[in-house]
Amino acid sequence: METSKFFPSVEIPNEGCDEGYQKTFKNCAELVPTLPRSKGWWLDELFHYQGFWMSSFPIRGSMLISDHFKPRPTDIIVATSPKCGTTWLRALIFSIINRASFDFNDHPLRKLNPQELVLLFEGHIHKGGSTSFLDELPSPRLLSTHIPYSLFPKRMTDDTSACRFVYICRDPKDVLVSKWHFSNKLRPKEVPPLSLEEAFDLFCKGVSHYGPFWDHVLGYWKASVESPKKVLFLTYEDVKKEPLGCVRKVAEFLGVPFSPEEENKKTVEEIVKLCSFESLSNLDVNKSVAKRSERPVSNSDFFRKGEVGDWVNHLSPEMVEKMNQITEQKLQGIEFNFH
Ligand code: PAP
Repeated sequence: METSKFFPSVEIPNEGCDEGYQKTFKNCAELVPTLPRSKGWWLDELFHYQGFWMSSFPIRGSMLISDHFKPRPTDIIVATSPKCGTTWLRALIFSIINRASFDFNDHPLRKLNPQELVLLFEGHIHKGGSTSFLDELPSPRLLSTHIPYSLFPKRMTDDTSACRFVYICRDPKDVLVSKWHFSNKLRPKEVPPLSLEEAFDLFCKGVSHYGPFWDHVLGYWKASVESPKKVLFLTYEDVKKEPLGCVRKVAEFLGVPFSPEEENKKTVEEIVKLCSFESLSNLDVNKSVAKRSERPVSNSDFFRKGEVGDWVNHLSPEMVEKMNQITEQKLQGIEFNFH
């Protein structure tokens, strides 16, 4: 199987892995070449796995989670379709649950990018070749994911398990624009940039990482309606409009509401301020353009404009009409909008 030189292949060495992991790696390496495939957005390929387009790396991550992950009732999973605001939500939730441990002037977010502080679940489950890396994390474990809800094992999504998900979604027109910019940063210099038209077609066909976007949203939306204590559903637009209210809502959902003393001390305001686009994007750590070997992007790539409605500067009226039609048709009957 052809593999990208920028992303790890599914065929990683088994050395040092426990037996269970080796079995999953083998199953994954056998399965992936049999799946329908499509050209990806950079040099990767996307495979159609359980109704979603994913590259081989998260497919393997998802299989490892299904086969081996041991959830704890205190686990918090920050879930998003890519480019919906996970960097922001990771920062907010990390600050909410650790608010008693850190001074806002000397906060871990001032030294580490949110993507380093809150690790991508499917990207780290393979670390060390067994679950020991995740088993050793202290509770509450805060992990981030792009994996669709339906791909998680029942022991995580069953109502009886107290493991909780906080999901954030965003206007797909802004997601497309954000993803298009990001993809062109990932594409090596020698490869021509992906045109917006090409990106638009792929996105509308559902061929985007963890896509179709709308199916991803629907999975978490339905779960949030059926199990409101298990899944909290937010939109990027709402968090922009009412950041204080959203932070209070998340804290309540996670069972750590703000006390009257904290309200007096303006802790909610401090969190919102620290995690704002202006604040995070201006920190030295997030201005860094250095790429790390295991991630072909730099910290600064996660901060572009951070606005609602930047699509007006990129999409033609025909594109807007088509995208709105798809969204209306696919998300009809659900009670949220992107304004
Ligand atoms: P990921 O899917 O690669 O993890 P994610 O953080 O979900 O990325 O999305 C990046 C988007 O969130 C960028 O949007 P834009 O391209 O439209 O600008 C980025 O600018 C935006 N973003 C990052 N941090 C913040 C923040 N603190 N507040 C608001 N938006 C943010």
